[in-house]
Amino acid sequence: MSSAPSGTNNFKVVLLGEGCVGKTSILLRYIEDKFNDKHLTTLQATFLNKKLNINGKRINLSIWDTAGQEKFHALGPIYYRNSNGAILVYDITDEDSFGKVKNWVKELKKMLGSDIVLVIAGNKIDLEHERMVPLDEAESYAEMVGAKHFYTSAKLNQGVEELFLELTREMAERFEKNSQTDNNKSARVLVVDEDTPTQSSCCSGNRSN
Ligand code: G3D
Ligand code: MG
Repeated sequence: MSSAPSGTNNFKVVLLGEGCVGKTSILLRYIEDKFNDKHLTTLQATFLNKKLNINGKRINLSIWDTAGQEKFHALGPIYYRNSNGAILVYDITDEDSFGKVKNWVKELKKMLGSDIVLVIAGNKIDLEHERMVPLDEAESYAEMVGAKHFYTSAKLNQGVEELFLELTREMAERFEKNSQTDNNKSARVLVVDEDTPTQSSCCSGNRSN
């Protein structure tokens, strides 16, 4: 038997994007494999959980969806703070919604730096014939800002699983890296502590002259 996994990692993920791009639909497709389910589309904000296993590591995703506040431009830092990942959704038939993704990228990078993993989802690819956001523009923008780009259709169940899987992989990888750096940092702190002479330091002396 392989060794037991060492605990579960919890990651917070937020869905962001203009109203009606399909955020709730993507989430419900992922969690319940449903589309346009009446009781589900009226779901109010908070989060849904999804457990998955990556390389033997147990991971719990808390995926936050809005209650439609984005329609009133009322989504603030309180919604996305402490997020490990963000899914920035636009509708490929709606150019403005892609502009909104760019605004979110700017805001998240400003507020959270590189602590957050970003993925961009061009949703509604079942409406390819109505596409308004050029493929190469979206993809090169994503590359420029260091985000993976996915095409999804919550309606036809395309790309949704892959999107969450890749995001989770990247969050897990970043988490591992960060905890290694943290270990190195605390090791360094320890050495410094041991080497530091017990009392005297330049600050404890009298510097009144
Ligand atoms: P939001 O949570 O971003 O506001 P919703 O978006 O998930 O509520 O979806 C908004 C509308 O887009 C819904 O239509 C939904 O059915 C539709 N939609 C979501 N994803 C897709 C998709 O992949 N393809 C297509 N063709 N439509 C999609 P209604 O008519 O219920 O407003
Ligand atoms: Mg919604």
